[in-house]
Amino acid sequence: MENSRRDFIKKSALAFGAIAISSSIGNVLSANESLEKENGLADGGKFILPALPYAYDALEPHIDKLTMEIHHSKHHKAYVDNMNKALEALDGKILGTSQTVETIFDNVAKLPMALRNNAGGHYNHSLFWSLMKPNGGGEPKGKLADAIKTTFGSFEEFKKQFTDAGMKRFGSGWAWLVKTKEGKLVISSTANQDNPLMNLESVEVKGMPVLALDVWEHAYYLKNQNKRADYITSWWNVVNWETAENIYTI
Ligand code: MN3
Repeated sequence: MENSRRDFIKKSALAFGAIAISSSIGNVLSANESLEKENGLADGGKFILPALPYAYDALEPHIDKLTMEIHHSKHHKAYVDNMNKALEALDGKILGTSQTVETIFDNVAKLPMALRNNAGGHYNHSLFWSLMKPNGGGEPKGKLADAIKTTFGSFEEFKKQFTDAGMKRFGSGWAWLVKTKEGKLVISSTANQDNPLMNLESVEVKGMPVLALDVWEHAYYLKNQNKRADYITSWWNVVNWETAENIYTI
């Protein structure tokens, strides 16, 4: 597997850990990595639903409690459960005992669609929760802020282009700010639960996701109905720029 992608995923796991040591969200990927190191996942290792690093109502009034509760405890949980089922059904084929997120994403083109969708859903949501917080929003500081200004001209221009990527994604999917292996920042979007770490031709921009926005209707329908633009406007108020900075600089 390409070294840079492996590094990206490891760094991402570290970034989760760095910002949420007291909650299990930081342990999703790293726990499985250490399991792999010790004895692989062949002996009963399962992926787990991470706890949110804040209460379901903590992002009110921008993102409502019921949406957060259903999104985390139903949608994300279903991705985890179905990922585990898909791995069980695969029965060691292709992946052997190396059943980590990184090996799944690396081999994803050869794997069943159920595994691609649900492993993507699990990773994407784990990252998404860590990229939000109460009293978030505003503008990033530090190296990420500098890189955004250098790349896009201004934070406002970046915000406009990222919002556009979320708005223009037809149907369900994600908008991303990606750090490529050359260290460049690029805005992109993917369909369904694909992400920039997946080794797929259809993923146009590959690299480390620094910022992630879920634009599936289940992320906003209860509060905003069909108005994706209102949801994205609200979401900017809860962005956890510290996590984004951690991922960018690690
Ligand atoms: Mn979602």
